[in-house]
Formats: sequence, structure tokens, C-alpha cells
Amino acid sequence: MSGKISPSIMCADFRHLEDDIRILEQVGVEYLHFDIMDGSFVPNFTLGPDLMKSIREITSIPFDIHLMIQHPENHITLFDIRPGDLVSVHQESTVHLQRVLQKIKDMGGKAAVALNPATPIYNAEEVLDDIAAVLIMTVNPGFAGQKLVPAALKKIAHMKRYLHEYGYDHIEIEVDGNVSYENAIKMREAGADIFVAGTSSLFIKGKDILESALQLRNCI
Ligand code: S6P
Ligand code: MG
Repeated sequence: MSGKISPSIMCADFRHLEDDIRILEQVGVEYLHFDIMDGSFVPNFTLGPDLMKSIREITSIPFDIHLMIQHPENHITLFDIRPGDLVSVHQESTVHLQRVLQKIKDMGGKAAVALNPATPIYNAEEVLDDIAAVLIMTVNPGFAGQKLVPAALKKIAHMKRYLHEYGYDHIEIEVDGNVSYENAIKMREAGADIFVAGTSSLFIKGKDILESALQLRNCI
């Protein structure tokens, strides 16, 4: 099976977002990736529940909600989670990780654990039964347009082997950060399944989104 594409909405040009979403529907992207930042867990602010509500009205592409917020268990009910949505919580953001993952499932979503570059893969071990995916940050979270953390490719391969050895082959590996065409090929070889597409591949100034999306598809 080929890899899945999750376009990063924070990297889109909001002046023609609806037109771009139509093109993404045509390409058949599997998700739309929403970065939710609180200025505390990460040093930036981005999207929120209201924008997501508006986009729900114009598309049925499932959402891939990436929570980069402290204490996600206190805010999770603000989000309208639908069946088919994937919701990622950072392991580093809460001491109640299992509780919030369970809540996401109770709300109808698929739960995922996100790991910062410096967080060992084993930090997801006790919640493997609760998740549908692990999100491996391939840059430090907070900003688009950063360079791949060099150790990230090894980490993806390590996670892939580890999930296999423990009998969790069904858990998908998502990668987020500097997913360029070149890096996407290497990430795919290392075992990634879901590719967050931002300024490195899909939303490139002056380049046609349709062409970019097809090029990324070929890489994964
Ligand atoms: C970063 C965020 C990401 C970015 C994406 C940008 O904290 O989680 O989802 O939107 O990584 O992509 P690029 O290609 O600019 O790195
Ligand atoms: Mg993200």
C-alpha cells in the first residue's frame, strides 16, 4: 500500500483555501493536518477549533488534528472529533496520556501519540494498545519551514522494527516536518505511512498544488 498524504493547513494560503481544498480532494489526500499550538507547549500560536468548524462545512476529508498544547485533557472537548479523524497528543504534554487517548476514542476518533525528536520511542510503550498511529516529529514542533533533524530517519526505522517485534504492525507511523520529495522517499523506506505535507513539498510559493501533490504521491 502506498503512503498517505496529510496536507498541513497552517502552510496553506488562506486567500484561496477553498479552491486548494478542492484540488486536494481531486488528488484524494487522506487527511487534512491541523496544527494546534498554545504558545506554551510550543513557542507559537496557530489554528483552533473555529477554523476547523468552517472547513468541516466545505469538505468531508478526515481531519488529522495535531495538538501541541499543554494539558490536552483540559481542552479536548473543544474539538469536534468525527469518526475517521486522527488526533495526536504529545507524550511530553501531559501526565495523563492514557486518559486523553481514551477520551479521543470515546469521542469517536482514532488516537495517536506524538513524540518530539528527543523523546525515545519507548515512551509510547504503555499506550500501544490505545493508539492507531504514532507521530514522529522530524523537526522540533512549533514552526513550518525547518530542516530535518538528522537522527529522525533512524528513529522511524527503529520505531518500525519495534512495532513489528511487539506485534503492533497495525499502528501507522506518521512523519511531520520537512517532508520534502527527497526526504519523503527516505522516510518511506524507513517505514513511514502518513506524510504531513507543508512548505517542503505541497505549499511551495509559485508552484501548482496539483503538480506538487502528484509529485509527492510518486515519492511515497
Ligand atoms: C510543526 C508542525 C507541522 C508543520 C509542518 C510544516 O510544528 O507540526 O505540521 O506544519 O511540518 O511542513 P514543512 O514542510 O514546512 O516542514
Ligand atoms: Mg503538525
